[in-house]
Amino acid sequence: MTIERTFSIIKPNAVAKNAIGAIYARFETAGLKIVAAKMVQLTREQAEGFYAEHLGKPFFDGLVGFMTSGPVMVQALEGEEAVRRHREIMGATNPDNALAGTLRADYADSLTENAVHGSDSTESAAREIAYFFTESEICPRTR
Ligand code: IDP
Repeated sequence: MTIERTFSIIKPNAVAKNAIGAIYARFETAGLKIVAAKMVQLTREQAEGFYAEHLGKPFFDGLVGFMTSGPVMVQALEGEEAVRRHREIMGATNPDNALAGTLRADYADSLTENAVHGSDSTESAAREIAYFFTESEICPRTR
């Protein structure tokens, strides 16, 4: 059994739809446990830093504008194969390709406004969790 952590963002459009609870229910039903969570209004600097790997891409400014357009919920999730499992629940980046029943199929409005973020590897997860949470803000659930 591989217990991992992953990092999740409920993006501004999904928060605006009042879907935080519905999305948390999907995580919990899938066996992912919330070990840290908070609501944040991202600054431009925070959003640019988080998405630094996309700097220079044509969608970068639009993405940063969207991510700072309203509050987001950020959380660390813990569970067996959490990275893969969470990405399965989210669905494809482009909601046109997201399978029925995934979060992006249900809550995305466009490729940019695709409702949720999830780490793509355990390495990204560790970096992204540390970007938003101190160690003392994380409450392990596996023991
Ligand atoms: P991911 O969120 O599924 O890991 P990434 O490729 O890391 O996908 O892209 C980060 C975010 O940037 C996406 O979730 C989406 O909001 C936005 N994005 C990615 N590609 C495009 C694009 O081609 N046009 C507009 N927005 C994009």
